[in-house]
Amino acid sequence: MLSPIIEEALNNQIAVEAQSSQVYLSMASWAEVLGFEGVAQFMYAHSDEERMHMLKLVKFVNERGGHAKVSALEAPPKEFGSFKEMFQELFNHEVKVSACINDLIDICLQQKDYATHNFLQWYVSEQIEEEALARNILDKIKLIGDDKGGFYLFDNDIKQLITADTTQQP
Ligand code: OFO
Repeated sequence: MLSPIIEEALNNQIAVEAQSSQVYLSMASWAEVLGFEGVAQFMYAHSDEERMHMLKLVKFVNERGGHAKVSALEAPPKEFGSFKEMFQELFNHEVKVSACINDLIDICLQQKDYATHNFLQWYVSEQIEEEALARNILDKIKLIGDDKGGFYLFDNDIKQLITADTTQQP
């Protein structure tokens, strides 16, 4: 059984994951309109992954006797300046999400909720991977600089980075 404090904290995280999915969906749409098919596919897949993170939390909260809430979301930006700025934003966003997961883990320890603590370890590992991936992409973009040809190749290469777990069910 979840304590009201843990239930509320998990519901806040559900909103964070849903908001992440919205932000990446907007990035996908922007890249698609600009004709960058690879970047768009990557962002659509990333948006789906965040929805999967959200659903995993929803199911956990309900299974543990709580009530997972669906809350209103903020409209994300529609444009992102440049791809460098967009991937920087993605990286910053993931760092913020990692901080939210860490706060959640602190609350679990304070509340002695070891089951939820255990469940959240999956998110800890996921955040390590997501931050590393975002940093890796950002490094590549910095190397490309203003080289249009380099960016064309990058748009093609990024398709390889679309992870298989977007197709997994929570
Ligand atoms: Fe990329 O954040 Fe979810 O967990």
